[in-house]
Formats: sequence, C-alpha cells, structure tokens
Amino acid sequence: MRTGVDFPIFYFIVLLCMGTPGSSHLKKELSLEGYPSTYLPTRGEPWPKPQHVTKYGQLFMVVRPPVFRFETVRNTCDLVEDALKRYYALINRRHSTLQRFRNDKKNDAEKPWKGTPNYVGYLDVLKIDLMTPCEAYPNENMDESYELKIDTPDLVGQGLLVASSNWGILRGLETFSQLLYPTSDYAALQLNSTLLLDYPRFSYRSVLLDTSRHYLSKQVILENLDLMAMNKYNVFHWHIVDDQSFPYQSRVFPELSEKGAYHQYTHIYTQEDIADIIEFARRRGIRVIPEFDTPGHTRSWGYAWPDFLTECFTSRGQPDGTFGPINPLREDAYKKMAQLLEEVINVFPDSYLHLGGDEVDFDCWKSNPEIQNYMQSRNLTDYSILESAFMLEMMNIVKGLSPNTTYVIWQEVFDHGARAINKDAVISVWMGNQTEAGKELDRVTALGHRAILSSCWYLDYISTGRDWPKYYLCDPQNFNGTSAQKRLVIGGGAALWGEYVDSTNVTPRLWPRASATAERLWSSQTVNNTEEASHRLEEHRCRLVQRGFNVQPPNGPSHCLVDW
Ligand code: CP6
Repeated sequence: MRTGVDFPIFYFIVLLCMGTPGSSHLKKELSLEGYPSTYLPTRGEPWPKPQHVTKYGQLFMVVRPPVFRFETVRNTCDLVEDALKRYYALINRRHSTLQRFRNDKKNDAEKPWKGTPNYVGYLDVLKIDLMTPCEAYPNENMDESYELKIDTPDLVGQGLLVASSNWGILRGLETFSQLLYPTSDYAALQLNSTLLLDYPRFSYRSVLLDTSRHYLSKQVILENLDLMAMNKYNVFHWHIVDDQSFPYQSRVFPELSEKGAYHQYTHIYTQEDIADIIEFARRRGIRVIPEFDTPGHTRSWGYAWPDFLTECFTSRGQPDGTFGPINPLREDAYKKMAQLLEEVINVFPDSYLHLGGDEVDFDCWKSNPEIQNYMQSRNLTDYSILESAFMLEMMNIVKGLSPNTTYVIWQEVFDHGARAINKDAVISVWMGNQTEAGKELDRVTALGHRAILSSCWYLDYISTGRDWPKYYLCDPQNFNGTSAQKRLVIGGGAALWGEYVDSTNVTPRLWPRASATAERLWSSQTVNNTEEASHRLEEHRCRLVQRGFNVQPPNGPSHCLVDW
C-alpha cells in the first residue's frame, strides 16, 4: 500500500528516525511503522482459524525456549513424546534464528516487556493433558478436538493443552507453535492470553499427490506431509500409479514396477519406503489412502502384463498398436486384481482404499472385436456397463478380502451405475464447476452415499496472480440438499496432478494454495472473509518459509519479517 506520503520524503524521515547505524537501526528497520506492504502482518494468528478464540485484552506471556518445556499429565505414548520433541525443536529453532537479529543483549532484569502493564509473566511449562490412552493409527473417526488455555481466568499464568485423543494433542501443539511470535527485542517468544476451543468442520481433509506422471522423491513426500500437518490436513491421498508409470514395488507382482516404473531401481517406492511414509504420516495424524486406479489409467501395467489391457483397433479392424483400459473379459484380470488388492490392503493400514474408476476410454473397448462380440451377443450397446461391471467386481473383491475396508471411487462409477453401488462407498466428486459439482453432491448424497469434493481444488491448474481466494470460497456444503445430505459430505481435498510437477516444484506449487483449502475444510463455514484471511495467510506463509519450506508468496509483492 502506497501511503499518501511522497516516497523520497518518507524515506528521509525514516532515515532521520533511525539515527546512527549500528545502535538500534536494525530494530527500527524491522518495526511495523512505515511497513510498506499491502499485507499488514498479523502476529501469532493460527492457520486454519480455530473454531473459538477468546483473548484477554492485550495480555501476554513470554516463552524462553531454553527454559520452556512441555509436561505430560495423565496419558502419554511414543507418538505424543515424538510430537513434543518435534515442537520443542521447532520452537527452539525459531528462537535461535531470532538471536541473529538481536541488537541488545541486556540481561533478564532489563527486558523491555517487564514493566509493561500487559505482561503477565513467563510461561515455562505447557501442561499436556491427554485424557485417554493413545490410538495407534489415525482413522476416519479420530477425535481431533482440543482445548488450549494460556493464562485464562481459571489458570492464571499457566498453560494447558487438553484433548480426548492424541490426535487432538497433535493439532493443539501445532496451534500452540503458531501462537508464538518474537518479543520486540527478539530475546524470546511471546503469546497472548488465550482460551481456544478447536475442532475440524470436516473429518476428511486430503491432499492428492500423483507419483505416476512424475516420480516424487521420498524426501519430498515427507516434506509435504510435514506441511500437511502444519495446515491440519489429515489424509494423504496417494495417487501412486497411473498410465505413465508404476512406481509401487509389489511383493506379489514385482514385475509391475520392474517393467512399469520409469526406472526399476531408482523410480520406485519399496515396501520400506512406503512403511517410512506411512509411519511419518501416522506420527502427524495423517492417514495414507492409496489409489490403484482401474480399469482406465492403467497403461503402465501393460508393460508387465500386455494381455491385461484391451488392444485398440483401427476402423479397418487392425490392431493400432495402442492399449486401452483393462480388458474386462479376461478372467485372469480379476485374479490378478484380487491378489494385488489383498497385498495393498495389508500394506496400507487405513480402512479406506481408493479404487479409481475415472475417465475410462470407451472408444478402445468399442474398437476391439472381442469386446464388440461380447456386447452384441448380449444385445448391449452402452459400453459404460463394462466399466460398472468391472468396478462392481473390484468392490466385491475388496468386500470379500476385508469387510471393514471402505472403498472410495471417482464420480463416474456412481454416474454410470448408481443403484448397484454399495451405500458404504464414498464418492469422490471431481468434475465440473461449483454448480455442476453441487448437483453431483446432491445426487450422490440423496442416495445415501458419503461424498468428498475436489472439483474446485485442482491445484495443478495454474494462472498468474492471486488464485487462492477462489479455492478459499469454494464450499463443499454449498448445494441444494437437506441437512442430512450435507452431513454426508465428509470433506474434500486439494489435488495436485503430476503432469507438470515433480520433486523440484511440488512444494511451492501446492503451498500456500492448499492452505486456502485447508482452512475451508477445518474452520467454521462462517470464516469466509478473504480480506481478513489474506493477512493471516501472509503470516502463515512466512511461518512456513521460516520453518524451511519453499512456499510461494500468496498475495503479490511482499516480504517476510523475522518478527512474524
Ligand atoms: N489423472 C487421473 C488425471 C485426472 C484424473 N484422473 C485429471 C483430469 C482432469 C483434470 C485434472 C486431472 N490427470 N487418473 C481425474 C480424476 Cl482437469
């Protein structure tokens, strides 16, 4: 924001105020007066916005990272202890970074805040009260609610984080870390006296990463899991294989990645890699839901299994050298799928499994004489019946292998065979604009299915400029339906398809644009003011940059201050 002040004059005044360099100029330079950006910094505002926040005037406490500690009361477990170590390190790192910017090394007695009326005292301990024993794996019913009290009337001068489950403790620790901001002398961190009650609006909040179009290194996947946790996402939707490559190294069918990965040794996820990713996610309260997309999007499977796919034919009845979806007429395809899915259900502990079913190419099926004969002999003309039959069989296979597994399918499977699908299936809506997606959500939930939305959060679509407000304002419950229907919308997620994304650019392309989606999925429906959000998003982005992640600027010209 350019103020009314002429710029040369403005800087002249600033220079006068700074006095001789070397004394206290650094602090003045970094102070908020004369801050020349449109986006005024907020301080210690968490993202996504918590459900209920009460602040007590300007009261604040000071955290001295060398002294500060967490103290568990009641239950703890390795997952909680690990999280405490992580957040302890994070807070310490923030503190050490700030030391470089200090221009006074006054001792404790001279701290500038000490005489101020709003200073309450040091917060040396945050009590962590986990009310029930830990749950090992994050799951669809996990309780992520928590209550955070910093110097509240009932706990004057104290800090307490309470949650019914370890997942709530994780979310609360993230919020606590985001409440901290530097004291004016950068000697310590401070936070405001606050009563905070928080829980997610939706239970399913996902990020889709596509590791088929480009391989993503394990390192980059872990980095993004960290960022997901910092945005309170709780599902990693792993679109692990697709047409272009098959990086999943299967125990029962090692040939799939030997032949179908971009490189059989370097561009694969071994069972060990997958276990590491699941464990890293588990420690952050993130579920890992794999997608094995069939019967379309399976070209890479054909390198190991040529007979598995449909041969496409020219109009003159010759094989044209290309392959289409899985050939649904081959009995062997179902045997192989059953064996592979059995393995997948065992490897991934989550109770959800994504079976794909999107964008099936009927033209190839239509061109194939074997399939033509099959259709004619049964007087069938609608080739979508083949897709429905195949997907119903996949769902039956999963039900047979593991009755408690919930399968997720893309919307076309529902569109093409709505009545036959088990009501337990979760439908993933990805097509169309808000109005069209809304109509689909209405149809899906009217039949009693749970639904998740990603149509408006295709973050692989890019444009220049400030695009996050459109992600921010898309609401999964904004459709014509009863309140019972709306309750069936369990959430949604951001999708970063990988055609133009690999390890070099996935992080800045995803963040902080996916932060907009994160707030929509966590915070109250009434939190929808983009102007108010823009300032907090600016702070959040800088926080993530300070934590070492390549997160792009959301709002145009800006800069990150160390005192955010
Ligand atoms: N890959 C797979 C994709 C897409 C889908 N499935 C996709 C389609 C349209 C857009 C973006 C992505 N690349 N397997 C659809 C779910 Cl705009």
